Amino acid sequence: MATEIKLQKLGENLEGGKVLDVKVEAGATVVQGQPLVEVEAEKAAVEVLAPEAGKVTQVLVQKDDQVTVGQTLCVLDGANGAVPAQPQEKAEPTTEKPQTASPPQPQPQAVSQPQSRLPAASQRPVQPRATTGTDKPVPAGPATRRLARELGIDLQLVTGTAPAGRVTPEDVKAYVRQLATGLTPVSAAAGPVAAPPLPDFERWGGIEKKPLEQVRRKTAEHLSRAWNLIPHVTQHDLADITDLEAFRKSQEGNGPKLTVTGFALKAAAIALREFPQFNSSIDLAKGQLIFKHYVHIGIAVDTDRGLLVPVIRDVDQKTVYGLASELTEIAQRARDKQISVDDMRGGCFTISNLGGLGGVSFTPIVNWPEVAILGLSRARLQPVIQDGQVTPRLMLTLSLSYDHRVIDGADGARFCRRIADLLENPLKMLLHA
Ligand code: CAO
Repeated sequence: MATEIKLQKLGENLEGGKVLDVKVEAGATVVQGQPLVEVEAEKAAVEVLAPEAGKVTQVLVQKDDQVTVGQTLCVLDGANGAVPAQPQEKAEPTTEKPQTASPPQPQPQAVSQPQSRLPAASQRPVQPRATTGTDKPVPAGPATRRLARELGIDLQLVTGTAPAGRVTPEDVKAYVRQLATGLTPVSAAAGPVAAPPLPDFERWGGIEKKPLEQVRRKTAEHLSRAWNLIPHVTQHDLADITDLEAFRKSQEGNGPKLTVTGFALKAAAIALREFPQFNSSIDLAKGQLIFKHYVHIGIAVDTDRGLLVPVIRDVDQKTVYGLASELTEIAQRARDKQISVDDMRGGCFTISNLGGLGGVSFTPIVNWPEVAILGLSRARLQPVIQDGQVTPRLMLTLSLSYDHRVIDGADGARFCRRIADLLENPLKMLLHA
Protein backbone atom coordinates (compact mmCIF):
# COMPACT_ATOMS: atom_id res chain seq x y z
CA MET A 1 0.00 0.00 0.00
CA ALA A 2 1.39 3.40 -0.97
CA THR A 3 2.05 5.75 1.96
CA GLU A 4 2.93 9.38 1.53
CA ILE A 5 5.78 10.23 3.87
CA LYS A 6 5.04 13.75 5.00
CA LEU A 7 7.09 16.24 6.96
CA GLN A 8 5.72 16.28 10.48
CA LYS A 9 5.75 19.09 13.00
CA LEU A 10 9.34 20.22 13.63
CA GLY A 11 8.77 22.53 16.57
CA GLU A 12 6.50 25.24 17.81
CA ASN A 13 5.90 27.96 15.19
CA LEU A 14 8.06 26.20 12.62
CA GLU A 15 6.42 25.94 9.24
CA GLY A 16 9.18 23.97 7.55
CA GLY A 17 12.88 23.63 6.92
CA LYS A 18 15.57 22.86 4.39
CA VAL A 19 16.36 19.41 3.04
CA LEU A 20 19.90 18.63 4.17
CA ASP A 21 20.11 15.21 2.65
CA VAL A 22 17.98 12.74 0.72
CA LYS A 23 19.14 9.34 1.89
CA VAL A 24 17.24 7.11 -0.54
CA GLU A 25 16.51 6.92 -4.23
CA ALA A 26 13.32 5.85 -5.94
CA GLY A 27 13.33 2.07 -6.16
CA ALA A 28 15.31 1.60 -2.93
CA THR A 29 14.20 -1.07 -0.51
CA VAL A 30 14.20 0.18 3.06
CA VAL A 31 13.78 -1.34 6.48
CA GLN A 32 11.58 0.09 9.20
CA GLY A 33 13.25 3.05 10.94
CA GLN A 34 15.70 3.69 8.10
CA PRO A 35 16.37 7.43 7.56
CA LEU A 36 14.77 8.67 4.34
CA VAL A 37 15.27 12.41 4.38
CA GLU A 38 17.14 14.76 6.71
CA VAL A 39 15.59 18.18 7.26
CA GLU A 40 17.11 21.14 9.02
CA ALA A 41 14.97 23.76 10.74
CA GLU A 42 16.45 26.57 12.76
CA LYS A 43 19.57 24.81 14.00
CA ALA A 44 18.08 21.36 14.45
CA ALA A 45 18.56 18.54 11.99
CA VAL A 46 15.88 15.84 12.08
CA GLU A 47 15.71 12.59 10.22
CA VAL A 48 12.44 11.41 8.74
CA LEU A 49 12.34 7.64 9.12
CA ALA A 50 10.59 4.88 7.22
CA PRO A 51 7.53 3.86 9.26
CA GLU A 52 7.78 0.30 7.93
CA ALA A 53 9.81 -1.81 5.58
CA GLY A 54 9.01 -1.37 1.91
CA LYS A 55 10.05 0.08 -1.40
CA VAL A 56 10.45 3.80 -2.06
CA THR A 57 8.44 4.43 -5.20
CA GLN A 58 8.87 8.18 -5.45
CA VAL A 59 11.24 10.77 -4.00
CA LEU A 60 9.66 14.20 -4.28
CA VAL A 61 12.32 16.44 -2.80
CA GLN A 62 15.97 17.09 -3.32
CA LYS A 63 18.85 18.47 -1.29
CA ASP A 64 18.49 22.17 -0.42
CA ASP A 65 14.73 22.25 -1.15
CA GLN A 66 12.64 24.24 1.30
CA VAL A 67 9.89 21.96 2.60
CA THR A 68 6.84 22.77 4.66
CA VAL A 69 5.16 20.81 7.41
CA GLY A 70 2.63 18.45 5.80
CA GLN A 71 4.50 18.31 2.50
CA THR A 72 5.00 14.86 1.01
CA LEU A 73 8.70 14.02 0.89
CA CYS A 74 8.50 10.60 -0.69
CA VAL A 75 6.15 7.70 -1.24
CA LEU A 76 6.72 4.31 0.29
CA ASP A 77 5.12 1.13 -0.90
CA GLY A 78 5.04 -0.91 2.27
CA ALA A 79 3.66 -4.29 2.98
CA ASN A 80 1.44 -3.38 5.90
CA GLY A 81 -0.03 0.06 5.35
CA ALA A 82 1.43 2.46 7.84
CA VAL A 83 1.35 5.55 9.93
CA PRO A 84 3.43 8.40 8.60
CA ALA A 85 7.02 8.73 9.73
CA GLN A 86 7.78 11.00 12.65
CA PRO A 87 10.89 13.13 12.53
CA GLN A 88 13.39 11.52 14.86
CA GLU A 89 13.35 14.17 17.51
CA LYS A 90 12.12 14.68 20.99
CA ALA A 91 9.73 17.59 21.08
CA GLU A 92 8.20 19.13 24.15
CA PRO A 93 4.58 18.27 24.70
CA THR A 94 2.35 20.45 22.59
CA THR A 95 -1.29 21.23 22.66
CA GLU A 96 -1.49 21.05 18.90
CA LYS A 97 -2.90 17.94 17.34
CA PRO A 98 -0.28 15.80 15.60
CA GLN A 99 -0.46 15.75 11.82
CA THR A 100 -2.29 12.77 10.51
CA ALA A 101 -1.50 10.87 7.38
CA SER A 102 -3.23 11.61 4.13
CA PRO A 103 -5.13 8.53 3.08
CA PRO A 104 -3.11 6.51 0.64
CA GLN A 105 -3.89 7.49 -2.94
CA PRO A 106 -5.43 4.83 -5.16
CA GLN A 107 -3.37 6.06 -8.12
CA PRO A 108 0.35 6.46 -7.63
CA GLN A 109 0.15 9.39 -10.06
CA ALA A 110 -2.06 11.23 -7.59
CA VAL A 111 0.92 11.69 -5.31
CA SER A 112 3.62 11.96 -7.89
CA GLN A 113 3.83 15.76 -7.88
CA PRO A 114 5.47 17.49 -4.97
CA GLN A 115 3.47 20.29 -3.43
CA SER A 116 4.35 23.68 -4.81
CA ARG A 117 7.90 24.37 -3.80
CA LEU A 118 9.33 27.59 -2.53
CA PRO A 119 11.68 29.33 -4.89
CA ALA A 120 15.29 28.35 -4.36
CA ALA A 121 16.90 30.32 -1.56
CA SER A 122 19.14 32.10 -4.03
CA GLN A 123 16.10 33.49 -5.89
CA ARG A 124 14.45 34.95 -2.83
CA PRO A 125 15.05 38.47 -1.57
CA VAL A 126 17.81 38.69 0.96
CA GLN A 127 16.26 39.35 4.32
CA PRO A 128 18.06 41.01 7.21
CA ARG A 129 17.09 38.76 10.08
CA ALA A 130 16.81 40.99 13.08
CA THR A 131 13.49 39.98 14.55
CA THR A 132 10.67 41.48 16.50
CA GLY A 133 11.74 39.28 19.38
CA THR A 134 8.56 37.28 19.70
CA ASP A 135 7.78 33.68 18.88
CA LYS A 136 4.00 34.20 19.03
CA PRO A 137 2.04 33.19 15.93
CA VAL A 138 1.61 36.21 13.67
CA PRO A 139 -2.02 37.10 12.95
CA ALA A 140 -2.36 36.88 9.17
CA GLY A 141 -4.74 35.34 6.66
CA PRO A 142 -3.90 32.52 4.25
CA ALA A 143 -3.35 34.90 1.31
CA THR A 144 -0.82 36.89 3.33
CA ARG A 145 0.94 33.75 4.48
CA ARG A 146 1.08 32.43 0.93
CA LEU A 147 2.52 35.70 -0.35
CA ALA A 148 5.11 35.80 2.45
CA ARG A 149 6.07 32.21 1.72
CA GLU A 150 6.44 32.87 -1.97
CA LEU A 151 8.62 35.90 -1.30
CA GLY A 152 10.62 34.11 1.39
CA ILE A 153 9.60 36.64 4.04
CA ASP A 154 9.45 35.80 7.74
CA LEU A 155 6.09 37.20 8.90
CA GLN A 156 7.53 37.75 12.38
CA LEU A 157 9.49 40.63 10.87
CA VAL A 158 6.53 42.40 9.27
CA THR A 159 4.58 45.06 11.15
CA GLY A 160 0.83 44.49 10.80
CA THR A 161 -1.26 47.58 10.16
CA ALA A 162 -4.73 46.00 10.33
CA PRO A 163 -6.67 45.87 13.62
CA ALA A 164 -5.03 43.75 16.34
CA GLY A 165 -1.74 43.93 14.46
CA ARG A 166 -2.98 41.65 11.69
CA VAL A 167 -0.53 41.51 8.81
CA THR A 168 -2.01 42.18 5.37
CA PRO A 169 -0.59 41.43 1.91
CA GLU A 170 0.06 45.19 1.60
CA ASP A 171 2.18 45.05 4.75
CA VAL A 172 4.26 42.24 3.25
CA LYS A 173 4.75 44.22 0.04
CA ALA A 174 5.70 47.34 2.00
CA TYR A 175 8.22 45.28 3.93
CA VAL A 176 9.73 43.97 0.70
CA ARG A 177 9.99 47.56 -0.59
CA GLN A 178 11.84 48.48 2.59
CA LEU A 179 14.17 45.55 2.09
CA ALA A 180 14.94 46.84 -1.37
CA THR A 181 16.15 50.09 0.20
CA GLY A 182 18.22 48.08 2.65
CA LEU A 183 16.47 49.56 5.69
CA THR A 184 13.95 47.60 7.74
CA PRO A 185 12.10 49.12 10.69
CA VAL A 186 14.12 46.89 13.00
CA SER A 187 17.46 47.69 11.42
CA ALA A 188 16.59 51.38 11.46
CA ALA A 189 15.85 51.17 15.18
CA ALA A 190 18.93 49.15 15.99
CA GLY A 191 21.26 51.32 13.93
CA PRO A 192 22.74 50.72 10.51
CA VAL A 193 23.51 47.01 10.20
CA ALA A 194 23.75 46.55 6.43
CA ALA A 195 27.36 45.89 5.51
CA PRO A 196 28.84 47.83 2.60
CA PRO A 197 29.73 45.78 -0.48
CA LEU A 198 32.79 43.58 -0.09
CA PRO A 199 35.90 44.28 -2.11
CA ASP A 200 36.87 41.95 -4.93
CA PHE A 201 39.16 39.62 -2.95
CA GLU A 202 40.41 37.97 -6.13
CA ARG A 203 42.50 41.06 -6.79
CA TRP A 204 44.85 39.82 -4.07
CA GLY A 205 44.90 36.08 -4.77
CA GLY A 206 42.81 32.94 -5.23
CA ILE A 207 39.53 32.52 -3.35
CA GLU A 208 36.74 29.97 -3.01
CA LYS A 209 33.08 30.77 -2.32
CA LYS A 210 30.93 28.37 -0.31
CA PRO A 211 27.26 28.79 0.62
CA LEU A 212 26.60 29.49 4.29
CA GLU A 213 25.24 26.38 6.00
CA GLN A 214 21.97 26.77 7.88
CA VAL A 215 23.56 26.54 11.34
CA ARG A 216 26.20 29.12 10.42
CA ARG A 217 23.54 31.45 8.98
CA LYS A 218 21.29 31.12 12.03
CA THR A 219 24.24 31.63 14.38
CA ALA A 220 25.30 34.74 12.46
CA GLU A 221 21.78 36.19 12.51
CA HIS A 222 21.28 35.44 16.17
CA LEU A 223 24.62 36.82 17.30
CA SER A 224 24.28 39.98 15.17
CA ARG A 225 20.88 40.58 16.72
CA ALA A 226 22.20 40.05 20.25
CA TRP A 227 25.24 42.22 19.62
CA ASN A 228 23.13 45.04 18.17
CA LEU A 229 20.39 44.91 20.79
CA ILE A 230 22.39 44.44 23.97
CA PRO A 231 24.89 46.84 25.51
CA HIS A 232 27.43 44.27 26.70
CA VAL A 233 29.78 44.39 29.65
CA THR A 234 32.08 41.49 30.50
CA GLN A 235 33.16 40.92 34.07
CA HIS A 236 36.17 38.65 34.64
CA ASP A 237 37.01 36.89 37.87
CA LEU A 238 39.24 34.04 38.99
CA ALA A 239 38.01 30.99 40.86
CA ASP A 240 40.48 28.82 42.75
CA ILE A 241 39.25 25.35 41.80
CA THR A 242 42.15 23.39 43.28
CA ASP A 243 39.91 21.68 45.84
CA LEU A 244 37.09 21.14 43.36
CA GLU A 245 39.49 19.50 40.91
CA ALA A 246 40.87 17.23 43.64
CA PHE A 247 37.32 16.23 44.58
CA ARG A 248 36.41 15.71 40.92
CA LYS A 249 39.39 13.43 40.37
CA SER A 250 38.63 11.53 43.59
CA GLN A 251 35.19 10.71 42.22
CA GLU A 252 36.43 9.24 38.93
CA GLY A 253 34.80 5.90 38.26
CA ASN A 254 32.12 6.45 40.92
CA GLY A 255 29.31 7.51 38.63
CA PRO A 256 28.74 9.73 35.62
CA LYS A 257 31.85 11.60 34.48
CA LEU A 258 32.12 14.84 36.42
CA THR A 259 33.56 17.86 34.64
CA VAL A 260 33.99 21.50 35.55
CA THR A 261 30.91 22.28 33.46
CA GLY A 262 28.64 20.15 35.66
CA PHE A 263 29.74 22.08 38.75
CA ALA A 264 29.47 25.40 36.90
CA LEU A 265 25.87 24.53 35.99
CA LYS A 266 25.01 23.95 39.64
CA ALA A 267 26.82 27.08 40.81
CA ALA A 268 25.13 29.22 38.17
CA ALA A 269 21.70 27.86 39.08
CA ILE A 270 22.22 28.75 42.73
CA ALA A 271 23.41 32.23 41.80
CA LEU A 272 20.45 32.71 39.42
CA ARG A 273 18.04 31.96 42.28
CA GLU A 274 19.85 34.47 44.48
CA PHE A 275 20.09 37.20 41.80
CA PRO A 276 16.75 37.03 39.95
CA GLN A 277 17.58 39.90 37.61
CA PHE A 278 20.06 37.55 35.92
CA ASN A 279 17.14 35.20 35.29
CA SER A 280 15.04 37.77 33.48
CA SER A 281 14.35 39.18 30.00
CA ILE A 282 13.72 42.79 29.15
CA ASP A 283 10.78 44.02 27.08
CA LEU A 284 11.60 47.66 26.48
CA ALA A 285 8.58 48.20 24.23
CA LYS A 286 6.24 47.25 27.07
CA GLY A 287 8.46 48.68 29.79
CA GLN A 288 8.71 45.32 31.54
CA LEU A 289 11.26 43.02 33.06
CA ILE A 290 10.10 39.42 32.86
CA PHE A 291 11.34 37.30 35.77
CA LYS A 292 11.34 33.54 35.28
CA HIS A 293 10.41 31.20 38.08
CA TYR A 294 12.35 28.35 36.53
CA VAL A 295 16.07 27.87 35.92
CA HIS A 296 16.82 26.41 32.49
CA ILE A 297 20.44 26.78 31.37
CA GLY A 298 21.76 26.49 27.82
CA ILE A 299 25.12 24.84 27.19
CA ALA A 300 27.17 25.93 24.19
CA VAL A 301 28.23 22.75 22.39
CA ASP A 302 30.88 22.67 19.72
CA THR A 303 29.66 20.34 16.94
CA ASP A 304 30.91 19.68 13.43
CA ARG A 305 27.88 21.61 12.15
CA GLY A 306 28.75 24.63 14.30
CA LEU A 307 27.69 26.01 17.64
CA LEU A 308 24.49 24.56 19.16
CA VAL A 309 23.00 25.53 22.53
CA PRO A 310 20.74 22.79 23.94
CA VAL A 311 19.00 23.64 27.19
CA ILE A 312 19.09 21.68 30.45
CA ARG A 313 15.83 22.23 32.35
CA ASP A 314 15.32 22.89 36.06
CA VAL A 315 19.04 22.93 36.79
CA ASP A 316 18.42 24.25 40.30
CA GLN A 317 16.53 21.08 41.19
CA LYS A 318 19.19 18.60 40.03
CA THR A 319 22.34 17.23 41.66
CA VAL A 320 25.78 17.69 40.16
CA TYR A 321 25.77 13.99 39.24
CA GLY A 322 22.38 14.35 37.53
CA LEU A 323 23.60 17.42 35.68
CA ALA A 324 26.83 15.71 34.65
CA SER A 325 25.02 12.80 33.04
CA GLU A 326 22.46 15.07 31.38
CA LEU A 327 25.28 17.26 30.07
CA THR A 328 27.09 14.27 28.54
CA GLU A 329 23.86 13.00 27.01
CA ILE A 330 22.65 16.31 25.57
CA ALA A 331 26.08 17.25 24.17
CA GLN A 332 26.27 13.85 22.47
CA ARG A 333 22.78 14.26 21.03
CA ALA A 334 23.74 17.69 19.69
CA ARG A 335 26.78 16.19 18.00
CA ASP A 336 24.74 13.24 16.66
CA LYS A 337 22.10 15.53 15.08
CA GLN A 338 19.50 14.23 17.52
CA ILE A 339 18.61 17.59 18.95
CA SER A 340 15.29 19.29 18.21
CA VAL A 341 14.50 22.98 17.90
CA ASP A 342 12.49 22.79 21.10
CA ASP A 343 15.52 21.31 22.91
CA MET A 344 17.26 24.61 22.19
CA ARG A 345 14.50 26.93 23.34
CA GLY A 346 13.48 28.36 26.68
CA GLY A 347 16.90 28.92 28.23
CA CYS A 348 17.32 31.54 30.98
CA PHE A 349 21.11 31.75 30.99
CA THR A 350 23.95 30.17 29.02
CA ILE A 351 27.30 28.63 29.89
CA SER A 352 30.05 28.47 27.31
CA ASN A 353 33.06 26.41 28.40
CA LEU A 354 36.04 26.71 26.10
CA GLY A 355 38.38 25.40 28.78
CA GLY A 356 38.62 21.93 27.27
CA LEU A 357 40.22 23.63 24.27
CA GLY A 358 42.44 26.27 25.92
CA GLY A 359 42.46 30.06 26.20
CA VAL A 360 43.01 32.58 28.97
CA SER A 361 39.73 34.53 28.79
CA PHE A 362 37.12 35.63 26.25
CA THR A 363 33.99 37.78 25.99
CA PRO A 364 30.95 35.61 25.26
CA ILE A 365 27.94 37.25 23.57
CA VAL A 366 24.71 37.20 25.58
CA ASN A 367 22.28 34.68 24.13
CA TRP A 368 19.31 37.06 23.62
CA PRO A 369 16.58 37.19 25.01
CA GLU A 370 18.61 36.10 28.03
CA VAL A 371 20.51 38.81 29.87
CA ALA A 372 23.73 37.07 30.86
CA ILE A 373 26.16 34.35 29.82
CA LEU A 374 29.08 32.75 31.63
CA GLY A 375 32.26 31.89 29.78
CA LEU A 376 34.82 29.48 31.25
CA SER A 377 38.41 29.40 30.05
CA ARG A 378 41.09 26.84 30.75
CA ALA A 379 41.94 26.40 34.39
CA ARG A 380 45.71 26.77 34.92
CA LEU A 381 48.12 26.28 37.76
CA GLN A 382 49.18 29.75 38.87
CA PRO A 383 51.37 31.05 41.67
CA VAL A 384 49.03 32.46 44.34
CA ILE A 385 50.06 34.12 47.59
CA GLN A 386 48.38 32.42 50.57
CA ASP A 387 49.41 33.27 54.14
CA GLY A 388 52.44 35.06 52.79
CA GLN A 389 53.57 31.99 50.82
CA VAL A 390 53.59 31.55 47.08
CA THR A 391 51.49 28.44 46.43
CA PRO A 392 50.54 26.75 43.14
CA ARG A 393 46.75 26.83 42.78
CA LEU A 394 44.47 25.80 39.92
CA MET A 395 42.79 29.01 38.78
CA LEU A 396 39.77 29.16 36.47
CA THR A 397 38.91 32.39 34.66
CA LEU A 398 35.19 33.23 34.67
CA SER A 399 33.97 35.72 32.05
CA LEU A 400 30.45 36.92 32.68
CA SER A 401 28.90 39.03 29.90
CA TYR A 402 25.67 40.74 30.79
CA ASP A 403 23.07 43.18 29.48
CA HIS A 404 23.92 46.50 31.08
CA ARG A 405 20.32 47.71 30.60
CA VAL A 406 19.21 45.16 33.16
CA ILE A 407 22.25 44.55 35.31
CA ASP A 408 24.44 47.10 37.08
CA GLY A 409 28.19 46.60 37.20
CA ALA A 410 28.19 46.03 40.96
CA ASP A 411 25.66 43.21 40.62
CA GLY A 412 27.66 41.76 37.73
CA ALA A 413 30.70 41.63 40.01
CA ARG A 414 28.67 40.13 42.91
CA PHE A 415 27.06 37.45 40.72
CA CYS A 416 30.38 36.46 39.20
CA ARG A 417 32.04 36.34 42.65
CA ARG A 418 29.20 34.18 44.00
CA ILE A 419 29.79 31.62 41.25
CA ALA A 420 33.51 31.74 41.97
CA ASP A 421 32.81 31.31 45.69
CA LEU A 422 30.68 28.20 45.05
CA LEU A 423 33.32 26.67 42.77
CA GLU A 424 35.99 27.41 45.38
CA ASN A 425 33.90 25.77 48.10
CA PRO A 426 32.07 22.92 46.38
CA LEU A 427 30.67 21.72 49.70
CA LYS A 428 28.50 24.83 49.77
CA MET A 429 26.68 23.51 46.72
CA LEU A 430 25.48 20.58 48.82
CA LEU A 431 23.38 23.04 50.78
CA HIS A 432 21.21 23.49 47.71
CA ALA A 433 18.99 20.79 46.19
N1 CAO B 1 39.53 24.11 32.49
C1 CAO B 1 40.29 23.02 32.55
N2 CAO B 1 39.87 21.80 32.15
C2 CAO B 1 38.62 21.71 31.67
C3 CAO B 1 37.77 22.80 31.57
C4 CAO B 1 38.27 24.05 32.01
N3 CAO B 1 37.53 25.14 31.94
N4 CAO B 1 36.62 22.42 31.03
C5 CAO B 1 36.71 21.13 30.81
N5 CAO B 1 37.92 20.70 31.20
C6 CAO B 1 38.40 19.37 31.16
C7 CAO B 1 37.35 18.42 31.68
O1 CAO B 1 37.33 18.41 33.10
C8 CAO B 1 37.81 17.12 31.07
O2 CAO B 1 38.96 16.70 31.79
P1 CAO B 1 39.27 15.13 32.07
O3 CAO B 1 39.30 14.49 30.72
O4 CAO B 1 40.54 15.17 32.80
O5 CAO B 1 38.16 14.60 32.90
C9 CAO B 1 38.29 17.57 29.69
O6 CAO B 1 38.60 18.97 29.82
C10 CAO B 1 37.25 17.42 28.60
O7 CAO B 1 36.03 18.02 28.99
P2 CAO B 1 34.82 18.16 27.94
O8 CAO B 1 34.96 19.42 27.18
O9 CAO B 1 34.71 16.93 27.15
O10 CAO B 1 33.52 18.17 28.88
P3 CAO B 1 32.79 19.36 29.58
O11 CAO B 1 31.65 18.75 30.31
O12 CAO B 1 33.70 20.18 30.43
O13 CAO B 1 32.25 20.28 28.41
C11 CAO B 1 30.96 20.92 26.54
C12 CAO B 1 31.15 19.90 27.65
C13 CAO B 1 29.75 20.49 25.74
C14 CAO B 1 30.72 22.28 27.15
C15 CAO B 1 32.22 20.98 25.66
O14 CAO B 1 32.51 19.70 25.16
C16 CAO B 1 32.13 21.93 24.51
O15 CAO B 1 31.52 21.67 23.47
N6 CAO B 1 32.76 23.11 24.63
C17 CAO B 1 32.82 24.12 23.57
C18 CAO B 1 31.79 25.21 23.81
C19 CAO B 1 31.89 26.27 22.76
O16 CAO B 1 32.11 26.01 21.59
N7 CAO B 1 31.76 27.51 23.17
C20 CAO B 1 31.91 28.63 22.31
C21 CAO B 1 30.60 29.27 22.13
S1 CAO B 1 30.79 30.87 21.47
O17 CAO B 1 30.78 31.78 22.80
